[in-house]
Amino acid sequence: MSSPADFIILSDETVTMLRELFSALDQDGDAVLTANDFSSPFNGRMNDVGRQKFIMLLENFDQDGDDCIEFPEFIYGFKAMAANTAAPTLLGVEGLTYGEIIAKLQIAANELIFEFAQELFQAISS
Ligand SMILES: [Ca+2]
Ligand SMILES: [Ca+2]
Repeated sequence: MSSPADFIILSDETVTMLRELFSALDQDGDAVLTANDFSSPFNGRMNDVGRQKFIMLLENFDQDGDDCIEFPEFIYGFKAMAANTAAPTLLGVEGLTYGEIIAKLQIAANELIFEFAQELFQAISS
């Protein structure tokens, strides 16, 4: 079964950027985003802001509902966001081959994912 998100191919640059963002969010370095990463290292508790941020992440990325976000879920969530975003009118594609149009769309989808990642980073770090 494929979903629209599966048609989006991430560039190496995009994967590297998402890997860095994931690592930045993974405060305890166990390669999974969990409540721990949003809790105080002193008492292990989440404050309201930390909890809100963590819930926002779970809503966007936790596909299987186990309250943990692994890197493949993180990647998939960004692909799904791009796949579900309405594209602007495709002007200027007359005369291009299907291959060229698909390549252009992949670049545009990757650019969109960079924007989403930036928005997420700002929302989490503010
Ligand atoms: Ca972690
Ligand atoms: Ca999960």
